[in-house]
Parts: sequence; C-alpha cells; structure tokens
Amino acid sequence: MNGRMHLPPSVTLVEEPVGYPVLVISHATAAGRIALNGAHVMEWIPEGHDPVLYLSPQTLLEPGKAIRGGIPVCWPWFGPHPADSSKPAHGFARNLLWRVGAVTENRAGVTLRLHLEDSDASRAFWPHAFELCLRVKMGAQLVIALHIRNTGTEAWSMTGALHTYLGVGDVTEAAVLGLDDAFYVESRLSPERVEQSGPVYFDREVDRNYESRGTVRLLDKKGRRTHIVEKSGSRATIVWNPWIEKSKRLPDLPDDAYPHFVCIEAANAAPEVITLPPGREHVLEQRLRVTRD
Ligand code: TA6
Repeated sequence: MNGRMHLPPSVTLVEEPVGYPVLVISHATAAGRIALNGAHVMEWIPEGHDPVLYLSPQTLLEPGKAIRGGIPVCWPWFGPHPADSSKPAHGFARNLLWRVGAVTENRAGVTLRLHLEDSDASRAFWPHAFELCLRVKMGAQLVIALHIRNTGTEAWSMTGALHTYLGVGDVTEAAVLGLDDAFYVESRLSPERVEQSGPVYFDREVDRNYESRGTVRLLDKKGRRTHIVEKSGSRATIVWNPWIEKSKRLPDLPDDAYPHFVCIEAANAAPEVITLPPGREHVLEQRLRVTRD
C-alpha cells in the first residue's frame, strides 16, 4: 500500500483495522495518527504530555463512516444539510478517502498533506468542482489548515469546521476563556443572540455558535493543563459538550464519556456562509498547543 508513497522515517502507513489506512507518526516531538478516511487526525500526543485529543473508544473505524473524536473535517457544510436531511451531517469530506501528498519531517516535527478532489462520490452530495488540501504540522504544537479551492467555473458557497475534540479530566471543572462579550446562539435551539459574560462553564449540554475570530483557552483544571486554541479564516467558534442525554443518543460514544472532552471548533457556520469565486482559495486553520498548569 505504501507503493509510490515516499514517507520519512517518522511516518508509517498501516491498516488498523485491515482495509483502513492510517498514517502513524512517531517523532521526537510528538506521536499521532491520521486516518485517510476523512483525513482525520485521531491522535496527537506532544512529547511530555498526555494525549491532547479525545477519541471515543466506541468510534467506528470503517470506510465511509465518521470518526467520533479527534478532528473531524466538516465540509462543505457545517451541521445538518441546510435543505436535505438525507445528506450526511457536517458534509461528506469526513466520510471520503483522501489521498496522501507530500510528507516531510525536520527537527520541529512532521508536515503531512492530504488531498481530496471532486468525484462521482462527492457529486452525489454536492455538484461543484473543488480541491481540498489538509496540511497538518505535528510537533510540540498541532497546526491544521484546510485549503479549499474552487476549481469550477462558477462561484459556490460553503460553511465548515475543524471539529476538534479536546480531552479534559472533568468537564464540570473546565472553563473556556476568551469568549467574554462575544455573542452566541445556542445552535438550532434558539435564534436568540446572547452575550457571553465571563468564562463558559459546563453543567448541561452546551452547543453554541460564538461570533468570534479570536484565540480561546480551555482550562482543564482536573488535568492540570490549558489548551490554547488559535485560528484564522474562521468567523465562528463552536463550543460543544453533549452532556448526559445527548451522549446516550450517540451510539459511538460511551454514556459516561461526556465529562472527558470539550469540542472547540474553528468554523464558518450558517448564516455566515463563505462564497468562493472560481479559482480562489480559502484557508481555515486551527493552531493547538497545551501548557501544564
Ligand atoms: O459541533 C457541534 C455539533 O453540531 C452538535 O450539534 C453535535 O451534533 C455535534 O456537532 C456532533 O455531530 P456529529 O455529526 O459528529 O454527531
């Protein structure tokens, strides 16, 4: 399967399980795994730290199925399809097999590029021509950038997100800083815009679309660490924890898993769509690092 792929010493391609290709990174600065299904970063463990991303022990690892945890690439729409509920939630990019491009390493870490272009499979859901390149720089930090190019002859519109599951020791002892004074809607429950006052705490399901372009910090008090989440090319920050009842409705998530993650997502979410003219590119980027408290 490695075939024509040229991988540096820190990267190997395995099938875990059989028929499910995964890039395994083992570098002095970090370890990690990226499934080619969805170009899905499943794991990132910077040297000297615990795993940063949450990955459900019940996630499916099957071609065409979304992975629960890590960093789902949600594109070309975020959330349910705006007009057709038969189409997959969060778009199709996370369910298709991506192609491995250039993979390089240096002392700072590993840089991997994965590609997806329009195909019969994508056109079954969305009629437009596109090229995606996910660039992942994995080391002491994790920089993940989705390069989106319109390769067609007409403009089209999109939303999307890097739907990052950040691990925490106990969500009831966690807090999100940096959204103070930002307006948000509790997504799909109510269109009412609410102004955030102080940190975001968790004592119920939180599923919020914040009008924010800034950096946020997730204080993991029990884990004695802080996640720092920077971004660009994103007008919305989604904060989600399913809490008890929604967790029970997710078959690929243990009922008792909700205390162990918070999703902080660099997004562009309706009604804020991005319209891309032919030939133009948009880059949605998220930069993660973690510090010990
Ligand atoms: O990003 C938050 C959200 O839109 C929630 O509403 C919840 O549906 C979550 O995404 C998970 O979506 P998924 O399709 O991965 O189950």
